[in-house]
Amino acid sequence: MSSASSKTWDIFCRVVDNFGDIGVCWRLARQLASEHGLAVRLWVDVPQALRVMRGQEQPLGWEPSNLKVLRWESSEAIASLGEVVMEAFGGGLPEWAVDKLAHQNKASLWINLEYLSAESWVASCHGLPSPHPAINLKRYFFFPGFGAGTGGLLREGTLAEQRAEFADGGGAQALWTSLGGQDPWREAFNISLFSYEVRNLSGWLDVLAQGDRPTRLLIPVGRVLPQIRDWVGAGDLQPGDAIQRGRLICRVLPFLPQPDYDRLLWACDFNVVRGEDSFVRAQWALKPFLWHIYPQADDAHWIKLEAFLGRYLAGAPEALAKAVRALSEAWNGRRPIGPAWSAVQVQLSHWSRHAVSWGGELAGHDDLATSLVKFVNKVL
Ligand code: TRH
Repeated sequence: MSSASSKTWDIFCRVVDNFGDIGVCWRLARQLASEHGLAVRLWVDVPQALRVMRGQEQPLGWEPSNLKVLRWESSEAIASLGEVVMEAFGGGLPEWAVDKLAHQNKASLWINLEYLSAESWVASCHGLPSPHPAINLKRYFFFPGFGAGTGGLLREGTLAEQRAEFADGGGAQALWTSLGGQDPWREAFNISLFSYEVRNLSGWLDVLAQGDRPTRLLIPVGRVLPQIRDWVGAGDLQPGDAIQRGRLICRVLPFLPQPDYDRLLWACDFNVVRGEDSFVRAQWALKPFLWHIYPQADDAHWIKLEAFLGRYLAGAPEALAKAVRALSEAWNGRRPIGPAWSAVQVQLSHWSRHAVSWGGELAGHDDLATSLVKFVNKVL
């Protein structure tokens, strides 16, 4: 942790949909408080969205005393906003906060934290000023990203250490036990599944069920579960349920606290993730993964997916790159998943090695919280 500071940062998060906005803000707020010694106030319009994600007090989920979660509407009177005011993902600031910024004596720095994208324009827009039309204060765009010239990715200082301890200390076995519901298989290929609704999912499930190795699919409750239910032909599926079809067991998990979800990603052989935060966590898990990108009405997500694949696969052997690209496009709806999944199997050991080297490459850059603190120190 850097030395304690009396600086206060106010982070404003509107929960647009799903869990990504609050997931990112919560992780960032925790890290700024615990690793950078800042007093952090996280203002949220739907605080219930945080309830499950917070979990128990555990190393990765540790909640420092200098972090407060407050309601967006603020019944709470605060004298002034902090040195830094952060607007997350273009969600705006509540009126009372804009009003305070306009009238308080102390100048605050306003940061617009943007969504993650691997597109090359990000580096040219990162850190640009964004003057406010009415208030005289410093306002800047801040872009997370994958490489030099961007704000980097969220990554806790102890993440690598925790992940190694988990692997060395039999963490996976302990996790399976804590999640309960033993099944007859000791050895299986474990896949976690956190996805939006998937076109052609049943074709993939058929391939897994008919496969030559046992596969365990671990599914935290969420949007994809009704498709699983329809495929297994169950009336209803609840956390704890495990249904076997052929060589596939579908095990339903509760929506896990964020630190436990990380452990699930570490424990699995393959992860399907989505949106923004789980997408980043899968990369820190150093395992092969598939990204279900958040679909956008104007199809802009295809450009974003392509930009990411371009970076991710740049250093990969050609056959691996081709197979991963085909599978990623299939998962996102362009073609049937089953054949692309079968084709990637011979590449799995290469993919596992690639996932480790990609994670190492990413870890060579400053993490998002550190980049933010450096940026603020430079600008203030
Ligand atoms: O939920 P997401 O799809 O979130 C978003 C939002 O929709 C957002 O509006 C959109 O713009 C963005 O995607 C691109 O996926 P994401 O980002 O992975 O967020 C999920 C969060 O939930 C993440 O912090 C991990 C956490 N999580 C748990 O804590 N426990 C769980 O069991 C699971 C499955 C996830």
